[in-house]
Amino acid sequence: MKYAIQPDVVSAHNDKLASDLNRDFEVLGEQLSRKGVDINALTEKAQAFDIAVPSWGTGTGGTRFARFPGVGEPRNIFEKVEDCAVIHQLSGCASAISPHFPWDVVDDFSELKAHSDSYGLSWSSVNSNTFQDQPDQAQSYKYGSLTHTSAAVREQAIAHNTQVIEWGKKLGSDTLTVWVGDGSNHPGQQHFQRAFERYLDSAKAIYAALPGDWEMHLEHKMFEPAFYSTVIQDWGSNILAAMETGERCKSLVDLGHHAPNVNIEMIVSRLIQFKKLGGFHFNDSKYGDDDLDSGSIHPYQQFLIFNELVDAEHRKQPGFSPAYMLDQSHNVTDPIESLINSAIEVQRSYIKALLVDRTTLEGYQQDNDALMASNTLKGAFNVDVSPILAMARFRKNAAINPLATYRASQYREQAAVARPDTGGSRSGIV
Ligand code: LRH
Ligand code: MN
Repeated sequence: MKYAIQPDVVSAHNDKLASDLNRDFEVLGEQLSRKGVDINALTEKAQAFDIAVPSWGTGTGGTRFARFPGVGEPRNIFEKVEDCAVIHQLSGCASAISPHFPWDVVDDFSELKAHSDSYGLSWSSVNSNTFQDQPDQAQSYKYGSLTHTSAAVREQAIAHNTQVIEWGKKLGSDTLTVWVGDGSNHPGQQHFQRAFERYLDSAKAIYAALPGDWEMHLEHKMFEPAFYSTVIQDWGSNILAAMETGERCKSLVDLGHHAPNVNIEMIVSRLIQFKKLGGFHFNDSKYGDDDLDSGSIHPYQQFLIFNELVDAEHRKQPGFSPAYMLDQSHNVTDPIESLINSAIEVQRSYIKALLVDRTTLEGYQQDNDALMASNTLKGAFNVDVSPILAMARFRKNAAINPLATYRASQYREQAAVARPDTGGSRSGIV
């Protein structure tokens, strides 16, 4: 297997940190064992946790106002794979990449697959793109794609999605994610029901092309690029479309696609109950679809979402196998550092949620003891599980302190030399 960072750089760093880690791990282990919790069992759960990285998140993001590129930016999907290899090598929990087409299209997919295989990386959900017009495109998506009033535009969008499935097969993916920006900017511009009917017909046509062992995930979003109405605007439209389209069509929850203060953990509970939770795009936000680092603004909300997920796991909820993925835009940080940090912050929410004493919680819920029920959750959230996450990385030969090891590796500085700024396209958002 190839390593993006020399393994001895990682082990040299770990050697300096291992004894402190062992001591911290022992102390936490003793505390948890008093609560009947086996720290090694939790560490195994942390080692098994994995979250996919968006290929488009490895380049510096921007806004409609500006993008300030960093140095050593990846210029194509091959270099994005190398950056993803760094993220997984140091975090130990990000072994899959989610590509976006046509941004990541290549002439030879077997060459790309061999490249990712050489780093021990796999490919998760493939994302289609009918929210931008490509140079050689016959029909424009200005007024929509899967819901456009013109059958020719809808057929073009459907054909693109079936093409993306073919590319995904070459990479060993088994899921198609469909997000469309279709909607309107003016009251009266679009007939809501007819637009939704067109969406359902198009989604069914794509579903008909889906291999039998694949899932199709629909992603809702409140607004942007449409600013009055969006066809798949919320979880309600999403679950209706998923139910209408087919059993293997499920809903994907991008945390930033909801109005501020929406109770996302309850939406997750509903989707789980009706076996329609396909997966997540984890990020964080304060205002709109800010695509900020996961857990950086609302860590308790992210924990409460995992509380619902662990509860379903605990209850062995039928049809429960959500896909975890990050979907972020890194405008002012090194994307590799933010993605490492975010993967670990999502893993942290999962391990904290595993600490919830569910039997005790259910008792308080039964007795309507609101404060003790809330404290049962808060008690788990307040445990610093950092030694467990670091031990999980150490036991997987990842980095005890990933960011310090990354900076010591000089990977970005070396990339700046190896990837002279050609000013070419960066294939990604802005
Ligand atoms: C839409 C979205 C979607 C992707 C895009 C890059 O805002 O979250 O998941 O296709 O970002
Ligand atoms: Mn998303």
